[in-house]
Amino acid sequence: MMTKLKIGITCYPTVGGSGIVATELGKLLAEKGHEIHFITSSLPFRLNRMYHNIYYHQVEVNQYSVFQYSPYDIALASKIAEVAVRENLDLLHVHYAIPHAVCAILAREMSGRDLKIVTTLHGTDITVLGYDSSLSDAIRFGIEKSDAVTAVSNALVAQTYDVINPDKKIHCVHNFIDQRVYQSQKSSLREEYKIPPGDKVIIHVSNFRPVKRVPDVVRVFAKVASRMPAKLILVGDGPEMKVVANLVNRLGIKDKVLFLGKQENLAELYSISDLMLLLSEKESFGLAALEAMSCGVPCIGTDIGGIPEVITDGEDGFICALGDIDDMAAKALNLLTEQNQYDKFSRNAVETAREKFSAEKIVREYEDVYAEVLGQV
Ligand code: GMT
Repeated sequence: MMTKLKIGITCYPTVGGSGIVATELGKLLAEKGHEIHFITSSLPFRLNRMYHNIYYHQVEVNQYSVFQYSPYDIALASKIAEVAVRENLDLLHVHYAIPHAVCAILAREMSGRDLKIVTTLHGTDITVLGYDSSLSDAIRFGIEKSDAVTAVSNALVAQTYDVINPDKKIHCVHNFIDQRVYQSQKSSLREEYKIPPGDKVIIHVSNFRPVKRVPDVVRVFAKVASRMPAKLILVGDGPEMKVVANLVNRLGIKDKVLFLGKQENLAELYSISDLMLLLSEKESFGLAALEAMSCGVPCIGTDIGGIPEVITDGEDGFICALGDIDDMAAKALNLLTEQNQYDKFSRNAVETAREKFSAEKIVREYEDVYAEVLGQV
């Protein structure tokens, strides 16, 4: 049984997967009796109920007419230092090497305490910012001066060594799923969206950044829909939305595509879906795929980053080469027409989520990392 800790968590509270993982982890650690202090710029969006042992400390960033940029990083470091001293924190768990690990290191200096820092890498800080020579030294510094560093997939661990080459051990701690929330459930949404009973439902969930390759999703769907009755549910919003909407019009499939924008109750949406497409060109993990799988929805993903660590090709979904629309469509058609194989994949997907990515297992792995940096092992 681990000693109860006082943990400060810093993340981008409203940014996709990393914000979700940081918030869900905080909630689960609180359920295990740890005291959690979120130190963030706004209330984490999945923090949707009261916990007596979760606190939220808002970072205030003021605008000054003399400065071109508002000093968010400095304000964050000051707030972390203030909270660490006042609340007597044992450790900080920060998500993203920059700015958050670097801010935590500054906060440790400011606090004058031996505050332990655990940094989790989620991808963009390595796969995008890591190639920016104005930032790579700061990323390496953030990693090397942290007490422990984790990355959300083995692929991201390898890429971090490739791109940043830090002199530091990086542990792979995969993302996780709370199967109490992400499970297949009864829903009347199919009828409410007027989806005919015989139609297969394909879903895609993302922030519609170019790396998500949503146009590929639409092209694969168009091929499938030309062979069987089907609907495409697109969840999320972002810079590619216009391109995607134009493509849907051009392909003449507007009546088969539902644009739902940003949504919260994803488990219910997955429950009315038959197949998930995640066809990204960069994806260090692919949390949306895991969420779908946990609800029994097999996924087709690309052979990119951490996706093949989440989807097991030929067992609970398919892995295809990036941009190979024909192969993706063929695999989708195959899966959606072979009922026995579909049922097996669906059962395997739930099993994979439970066996490899259960919240219980992964939260314990994080606790082991905490125990190690605090010298409790
Ligand atoms: O994918 C995004 O655009 C958002 C980004 C984030 O920082 O939240 O997601 C990253 O972290 C997620 C949680 O660990 C991973 O599931 C995503 O694969 C990863 N995104 C990329 O690597 C592009």
